[in-house]
This record gives sequence, C-alpha cells and structure tokens, in this order.
Amino acid sequence: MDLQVYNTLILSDLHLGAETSHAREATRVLKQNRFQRLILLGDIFADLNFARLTKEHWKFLGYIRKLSNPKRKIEIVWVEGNHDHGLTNIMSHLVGVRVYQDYAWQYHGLRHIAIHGHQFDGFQVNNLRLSKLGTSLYLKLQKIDFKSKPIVRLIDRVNTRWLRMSSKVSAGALHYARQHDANRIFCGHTHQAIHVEQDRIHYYNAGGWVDSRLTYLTVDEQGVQIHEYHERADDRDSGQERGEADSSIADFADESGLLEDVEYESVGS
Ligand SMILES: [Mn+2]
Repeated sequence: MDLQVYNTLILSDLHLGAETSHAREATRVLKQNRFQRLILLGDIFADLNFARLTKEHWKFLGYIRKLSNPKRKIEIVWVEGNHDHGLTNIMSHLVGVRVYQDYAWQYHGLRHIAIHGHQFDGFQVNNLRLSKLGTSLYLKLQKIDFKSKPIVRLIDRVNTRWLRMSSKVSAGALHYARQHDANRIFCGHTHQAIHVEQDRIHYYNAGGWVDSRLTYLTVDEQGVQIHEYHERADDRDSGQERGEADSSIADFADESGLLEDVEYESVGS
C-alpha cells in the first residue's frame, strides 16, 4: 500500500450532472491517495440542475463531505469555476467546504496559487450567455443520443478545442502568477493537463474528468506531478453494486457518514 502523503491533491472539471462525468473514477482517486489538502479546482458541477446528478455523482459529493470531517485534518478547498458559479454557496453548506475565487498557500518556501482559469479566457467571460446556451444545448443532445454518442463525442472534441485555448489560459495564468509573486500557479478549465515553465514560474493544468484522459495533480517534496488515472484490477467492485432501489440521497448520506451512528472511519488506516 502506498503510504505517501501528498501535501496537496488537485482535481478540476468533473462536471457532475453531465453524462460524461467520471465521478466514480474521481472518487476512487480520492480513496486511493492520502493528502493533507484537497483542491477542487472548479467546474465540479456542469450546471445548476441537481436532478441530473446520478448516484455516482452523489457518492462523490458524499465522500467530499466525509473527508471534510475535522477529525481527518484534511483541508478541503473549493475554487469556483465558470460552470459551478452560483452553486458553490449551497454546496459549501451541503458538503461542508469553503469556497474561494482563488486560493494561495505556501509550501517549501514557494508561493502557490490555484485559480480555475476562465478568468484568463476572454471568450468565456465576454460571452457568458452564449456559453450557457451552449451548455444547455449540449446537455439536451446528450439525452437524445445516449447510445452511441456520436454527436456528443463530436461536440466534446470541438468543445474541448474551442474551450481549450490552452495557450491563452497558460499565458494569462503565468502573467497572474508574476503579478502575485507566485512560483507555481494551478488552473483547470481547458480540460488539458499540461505543464509550462516560463522565467522560473511554473503553470500546471489539472485537466479534467469528462474526456478520455482522466488526470489530477499532486504537490509534494519531489515537486508537482501530473497523474493519469488508470483503472486497477481491484477497482472493479461489481460485488458491491447496489440495487436500483437505492436512492441517490441515501448514497450521499451513506458516503458522507450521515448514516453512521457516532464513529467515523479511523483516519490513520
Ligand atoms: Mn471551466
């Protein structure tokens, strides 16, 4: 068993509520790693419609709530993205975590900043209404052809390229880091995990959990690493699949420990 404890684990762009969200895999990453700080770096939700959240999506939220138990001594940070803007206030109460526009911390003598990244994507900011229209159209199309998903796949590809503007976000982020005396800056938003160094300032993007490549970042004494999630043999826990009758809310309560009497899982094991 890997006993390494990361200073920070960062994931972004889970897009809960979208059919393409890999919430189950993201929950596994949280369960398989140990960390002192977790940063949910924006766009954890796809939109404001809670009815679209599936059982696996609620389980992810339930596990976040469980991790936020003070006994675990894990700092959980939710940085708002453009998709989960306006939602985070409710979620901070439901899931029990603090919400930030951007978050800074000091580690190993280096200043770190985490910010979603849409702030550096001029198009998103100036065309918020158009972007929202795009999101609802996308969600409707997902419903129509959920068997083979050719349309959704195509849109994903176009969308990713369209939203990517990877160079724009990285340039904006590096500039922001320089302005705020940061050595390292972390973003999401583009759905493309990447590392760029410029004049000794490092920019990292956490990627996302809606495309084929599922990625997250870790910070420890060795530095910053981009990880790609791959399913392990012991991840296929089909024996634990529950009956259809189980409600999503019950899963949330279960994962978050609300159904447990007094005891929480021992933190150290
Ligand atoms: Mn975004």
